Amino acid sequence: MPDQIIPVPRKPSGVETLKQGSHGLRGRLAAELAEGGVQVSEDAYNLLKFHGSYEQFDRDTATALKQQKLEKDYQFMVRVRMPGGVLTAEQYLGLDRLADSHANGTLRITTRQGIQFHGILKGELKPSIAAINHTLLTTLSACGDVVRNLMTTAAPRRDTRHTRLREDANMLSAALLPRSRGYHQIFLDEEPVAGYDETETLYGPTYLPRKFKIGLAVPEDNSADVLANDLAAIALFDEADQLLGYTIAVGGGLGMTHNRADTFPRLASPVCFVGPDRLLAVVEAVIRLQRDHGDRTDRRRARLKYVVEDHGLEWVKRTLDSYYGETLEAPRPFGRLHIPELLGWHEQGDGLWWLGVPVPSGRIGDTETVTLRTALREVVQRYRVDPVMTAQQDVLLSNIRPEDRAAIDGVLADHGVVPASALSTFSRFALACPALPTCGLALTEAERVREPIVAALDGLLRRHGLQDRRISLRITGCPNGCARSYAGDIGLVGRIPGHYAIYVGGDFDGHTLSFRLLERVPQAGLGDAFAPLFEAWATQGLPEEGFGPFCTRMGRDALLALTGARAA
Ligand code: SRM
Ligand code: SF4
Repeated sequence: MPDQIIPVPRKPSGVETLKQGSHGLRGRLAAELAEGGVQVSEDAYNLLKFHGSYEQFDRDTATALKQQKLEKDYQFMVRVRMPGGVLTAEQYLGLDRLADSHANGTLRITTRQGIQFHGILKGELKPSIAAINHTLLTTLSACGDVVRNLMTTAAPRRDTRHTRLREDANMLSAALLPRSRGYHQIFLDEEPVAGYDETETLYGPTYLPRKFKIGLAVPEDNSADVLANDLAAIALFDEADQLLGYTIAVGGGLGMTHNRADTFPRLASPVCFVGPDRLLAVVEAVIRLQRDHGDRTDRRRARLKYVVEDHGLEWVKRTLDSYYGETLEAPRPFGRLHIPELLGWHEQGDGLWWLGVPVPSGRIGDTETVTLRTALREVVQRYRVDPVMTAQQDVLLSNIRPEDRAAIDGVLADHGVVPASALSTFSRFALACPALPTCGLALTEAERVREPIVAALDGLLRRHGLQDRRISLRITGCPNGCARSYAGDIGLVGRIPGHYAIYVGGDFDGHTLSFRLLERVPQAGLGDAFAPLFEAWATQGLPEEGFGPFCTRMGRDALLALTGARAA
């Protein structure tokens, strides 16, 4: 069926009214959390997001419970805001404890370098968020219509470039938090401070029209996949490693709604360049522009990318100049972005090492065969290493002394943790979103089918001698694109239970969007769909040509002819 445009309502969405009247995002949250029960009201549900939590229910048990006329198994997801994915050993151990005391026994590394807890009961929500704060971390603004967790290169390299990026990510993260003390009063029992001015000078009383995402990179390390963000800042350094400034790109975002052709994924477009000390000023100018021009009537079309598409980049540039207060310099070219290998052993540059440990779908837990969570806890506890979460959902154990390397390898091996060197290249770069059973928007599985899908496609790659080629796979349970399914070589996007749309044509390093090749392919049919494509890549691909770029060069019709399907 062709995509159709559903007319959009023109009055502000209900969430806008809620934010406006929420008294700094407080609403009745404190009272509702103190009441018994397992659920919160719709208003509280929407306000909770700003504080880093989503109400969910266990979708595996929902039908059976309904048949028995029982309540759904309501539970909360809590997301930690941690710029650049950086934790100290102490913080990691604190979060690890929380996984047992308050959540479902797992920590989930997110595609934005955060950590999520699932399965928290209503009565445990406040104590969980307080416990996270006791580790000197926060969940404030991890979700909601504000600036989300700041992403940057995860590599703990102790050089000028990486240090500067980390510092700037931290600076932006702190500066862009809401000013309201509602969070602290609701979850941390903070008393109101006389004279404290809560005016949201940046966000205004209704905050932003929608979530706002920021990523920082250097061209040689785009592991944060920055062009998928509302705002990407690409740092340019001179040969002496002096920061020249940042090229700013705006309007990235991947979510789309099926059957709405006016929603689509988009990569950020370069719009200007600013000197090293003007980063915050330009970021605030972009935020103000989106605050005032983003669509507040239709939440499905409220991201900055639609402002950029609807008004054009020239208009955005002119308008940004006026928010910034002077004419901004044209963006400086940044050349090719590159996503480096972060897994395995690497020297940090200060005599210490980091070890990149693969974490399938970012799920740190213990199973009968692999006790990954226990292994990481032991290593962090015993060797005081500081973990960094990556946008690939893996963990980098940093600050390891050379003499501890062998012992750490031993601990991980004892717990059945497969080292990166024993994994296939394909598996190393495969992402999957949580989807079922926790995500309320999932149309089908993602995390729980990552392994069989990777195994099936890996087998095909081997058959054609392609097993050492870098190729990215991103699986999501719905079109929202949480595992950046439209920006890698292959995207599998859940359409209906057990079926995926196949996207190809993006590239490994995050420069190009993919296009939809096939619609509603059953999971069991993915092998048949990819077999002719991989064969063609092996025989007709140019030297060093990635799978995505190969698909783009071939074009959709030629690829469809290979798969035996007709162009829709
Ligand atoms: Fe996401 C909504 C999980 C990164 C686009 N995302 C959700 C929710 C909260 C579902 C909901 O609204 O009820 C998911 C919770 C599932 C669960 O059970 O935990 C969810 N998103 C995730 C995470 C955990 C996926 C993962 O595999 O790690 C990521 C958390 C990141 C973090 O730490 O902040 C996550 N989400 C992303 C990304 C990738 C990125 O930012 O690099 C995207 C695509 C980029 C973008 O924003 O466009 C993304 N999530 C969405 C969207 C579509 C937004 C849109 O404007 O179209 C939704 C739906 C929405 O907001 O209405 C969504
Ligand atoms: Fe849920 Fe869809 Fe995001 Fe997956 S992509 S976590 S199914 S919203």
